[in-house]
Amino acid sequence: MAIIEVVTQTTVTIWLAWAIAAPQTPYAGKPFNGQPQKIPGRVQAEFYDVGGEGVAYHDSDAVNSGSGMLNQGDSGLDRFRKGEAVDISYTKPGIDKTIEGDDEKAGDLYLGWTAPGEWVTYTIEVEQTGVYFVKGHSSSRFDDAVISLAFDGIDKTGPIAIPTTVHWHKWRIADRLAEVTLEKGIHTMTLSFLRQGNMNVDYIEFIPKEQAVSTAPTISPSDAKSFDQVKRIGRCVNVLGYDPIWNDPQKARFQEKHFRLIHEAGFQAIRVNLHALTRMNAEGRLNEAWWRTLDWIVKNALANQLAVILDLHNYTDVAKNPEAFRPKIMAFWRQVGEHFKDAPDAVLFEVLNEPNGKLTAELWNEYLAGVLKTIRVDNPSRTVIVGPASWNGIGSLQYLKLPEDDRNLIVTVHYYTPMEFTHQGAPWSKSTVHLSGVTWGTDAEMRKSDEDLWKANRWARENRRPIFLGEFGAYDKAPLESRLRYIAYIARTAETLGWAWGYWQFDSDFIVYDINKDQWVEPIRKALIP
Ligand SMILES: [Ca+2]
Ligand SMILES: [Ca+2]
Ligand SMILES: [Ca+2]
Repeated sequence: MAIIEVVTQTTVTIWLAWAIAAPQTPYAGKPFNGQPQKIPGRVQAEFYDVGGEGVAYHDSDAVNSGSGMLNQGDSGLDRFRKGEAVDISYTKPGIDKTIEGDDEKAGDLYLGWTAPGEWVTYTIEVEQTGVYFVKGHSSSRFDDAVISLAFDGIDKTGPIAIPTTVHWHKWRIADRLAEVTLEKGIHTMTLSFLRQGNMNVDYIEFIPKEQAVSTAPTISPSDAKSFDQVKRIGRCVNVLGYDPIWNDPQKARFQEKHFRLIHEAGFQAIRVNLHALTRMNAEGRLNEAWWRTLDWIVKNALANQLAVILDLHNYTDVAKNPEAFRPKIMAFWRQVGEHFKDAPDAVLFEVLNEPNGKLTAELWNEYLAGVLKTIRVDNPSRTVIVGPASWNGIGSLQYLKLPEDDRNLIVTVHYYTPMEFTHQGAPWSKSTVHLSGVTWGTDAEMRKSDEDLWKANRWARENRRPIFLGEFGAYDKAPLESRLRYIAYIARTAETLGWAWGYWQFDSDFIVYDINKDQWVEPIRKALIP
């Protein structure tokens, strides 16, 4: 008591946290099944020591919320350690998936229903002294979960942030959670849940450092630039497609200050929707006023640390008569390519938004090969964005043909599924204009989105291409609460998969910024950038 009386409040807090997290000394727990778990190797979370509350673990309630509660069957998995307070369940077919969308192996026991302040202790046997990389197979609902690992009561890792997987039933292996030096021999290891909880742990794995370093996966140097550029785009917003600025800069809604506001809100890039083809003269030239406006946009974006995607957006015109527009598309990219040939890497080109209609997948492959050749004349190292036919739909990725040796490409997809929700009440959408009050956010709806986005991610992995989700959102007439849920869910899922995203859109409709009131639509901004 004397010690506590003389220390500061902060120290008391730390001391108490340590006291809660540390096992009692001398340790009275025993290894599960009488066998210490071995390092190097996997320490299975469910095989925590025998010894009960306050000795081998601390749990926030006395029941096992998994075995015997959620899982009421008679199998060994359903009843595993059901009399103890630590909460254990197991992976199930059709429910537990990897972050990539593949099925998890079913029947693996894991520790769940975690909460801050809980801890579990394992007796472990380190077979060789050395430095180990710590891996973990886990899921986490949120992005602020924190654990730590102590050995013989001494914290050896400090706080370890667990990467979110967005959902309890989406799992990932995190490769480099921590690095620890361990001495050969029998020890206790205490896994503490410090913040957030809301996670599941299947196992913690220890790999000798020399072995981990020699097998670390790498992105080849030729692929690295396009993946870096996706990180640069990060969180993006579509702008200026429907602004009067293009007819008369005096009537512009979008003002110079908006570049700064977009940057300050946390966006990293803008995607400028250019309806340029219908503004060309008979010779396929764009006039000076148009170039002045575009230069003003690019200059101000870069000055505000925003990457800028120049997106050719005459998709509706091209879809009706691709052959008539083909020379104009080529003329556009010849001029833009020449004009921006010395621009920094933060300027990116997007060949054509949402090819559709008469611009079939086959024809599109032919067009984009031609455009890429044209762009590469003046811009050999410019990152170019290109998406599949059928409205940049995920289902058409399989038909997209890209030059294999051009590794400086980002593939873009758009996502508005389900249309009944995202386009309810939208006047241009015949099949959904009469709908209203359609909500989104059931487990089944989220799982459907997962399936779709994961499908795109599988294609991306197989083809070694990074992904930019260039458009997503829900029309202003959809119920706000569902819109926010949808926007946040799609954005977080995209981020978890390592994609960049671009919200549709800043002004006009689906708005994240209210130009009339000159302020952010705060709930939407916050759903995008929490
Ligand atoms: Ca419990
Ligand atoms: Ca618990
Ligand atoms: Ca396990």
